[in-house]
Amino acid sequence: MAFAFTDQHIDQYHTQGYTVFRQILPPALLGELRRVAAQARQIARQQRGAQTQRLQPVGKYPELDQQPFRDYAELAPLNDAIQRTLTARHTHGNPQMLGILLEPGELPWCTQWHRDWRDNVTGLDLAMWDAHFSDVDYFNQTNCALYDDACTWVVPGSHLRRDLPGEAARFPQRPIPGPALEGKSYEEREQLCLEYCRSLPGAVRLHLGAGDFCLYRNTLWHLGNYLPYQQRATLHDAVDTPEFLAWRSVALEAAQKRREAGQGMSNPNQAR
Ligand SMILES: O=C(O)CCC(=O)C(=O)O
Ligand SMILES: [Fe+2]
Repeated sequence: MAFAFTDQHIDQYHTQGYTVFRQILPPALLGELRRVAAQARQIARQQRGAQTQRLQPVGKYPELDQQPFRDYAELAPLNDAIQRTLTARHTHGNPQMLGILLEPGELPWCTQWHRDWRDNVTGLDLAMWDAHFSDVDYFNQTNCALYDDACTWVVPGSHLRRDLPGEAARFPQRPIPGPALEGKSYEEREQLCLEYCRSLPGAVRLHLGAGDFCLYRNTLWHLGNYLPYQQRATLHDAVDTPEFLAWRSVALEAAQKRREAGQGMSNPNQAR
């Protein structure tokens, strides 16, 4: 059935921190995007090895046919749904940001549990992150699955609040550690990752079908859990406003300076 936008999407975005526009990609565009995603996987693995997580941004690779990405960026029902959930000022599909998330070629692995920026940008001044934590103009991210995708886990509603006591108890240290996978077999890694995903209270797995588009707040607790036997090509992007774009360049530059000055994370042990 063709995708239809409802008020539920707005409600889910605000209350859960994410919403899914089911089957919003038309089949012809899905086919074109799969074709370029296969090329992207080859390039990514040639450049960064079989375990690489992504190719990003797609605009950096002129050898990739950019037309499907332009068609994706301009897809009218998708822009309409994004703008009805957020505002008419929000845009997506900038080729200098848009990436593709890929399955690993050899071994299972997962990212750490994290809130983006707080936990995965070393040296960020966390006051900058805190200031816009609940602001819809900032921290919007998207995953659009070209194949069935059950990699992303989230703690629904965690975008509304700082860490709960159980979350702080689960991860008292900064930086947050991932599971210990060194020297483990394929199956051990798979089991350890799954256990790790389930270990944060309230964690649920997000299931996207081919052509489903998830809009989420990256201030949510979330992670990616990856298996070589589950093919993945998921478009990964920010939803931008001029303010968020400007914030990112200031934040990244400031973080770089702090790292160079050896200041590292601004609150290495304090959970927020
Ligand atoms: O793979 C995913 O869906 C999530 C990836 C992620 O959260 C990240 O790389 O920051
Ligand atoms: Fe993330």
